[in-house]
Amino acid sequence: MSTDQINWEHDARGLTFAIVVARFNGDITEKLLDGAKRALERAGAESYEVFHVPGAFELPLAAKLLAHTHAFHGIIALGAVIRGGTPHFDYVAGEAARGLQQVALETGLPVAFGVLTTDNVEQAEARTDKGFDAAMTAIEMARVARVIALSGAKAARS
Ligand code: INI
Repeated sequence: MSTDQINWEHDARGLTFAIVVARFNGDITEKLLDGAKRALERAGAESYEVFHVPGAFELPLAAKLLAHTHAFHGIIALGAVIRGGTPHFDYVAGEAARGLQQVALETGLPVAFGVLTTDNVEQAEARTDKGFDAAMTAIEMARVARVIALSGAKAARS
């Protein structure tokens, strides 16, 4: 996604977001965070709050706790899981993806998956613009959720 392009579906005015970011591989995840903040600010988000967790494995629980506050229109989850020749990679990456999707489906709150899963640090470094993209996805899905809610309310009245 171009970092210069803001289309109507990425207008974040009136919307509030939570960003939850893993400290593990922090050199990478702080760049993801910078990108996500830049996207939200450029799109005119009303506000956003940042929450740090130890690693990508902890992202789903933090997202669930945030969803239950009902304070946000969307959540952006950021992490970097780098293979490094250990089976731990598959567990951490798999559970982060599964858990974040579960939170979105169970709570109905958009949760953007901004977790890099790469073989090495170089590949992760090359993909740090995914933080920007994840924030854009969260904005678009927050808008979709709002449109669906309004359509449902209108249909119920008619
Ligand atoms: N956490 C990450 O965010 N990225 C990784 O690459 C990673 N690796 O490779 O182990 C990682 N592990 C920590 C994990 O997320 C948990 O914090 C830990 O298992 C404690 O629950």
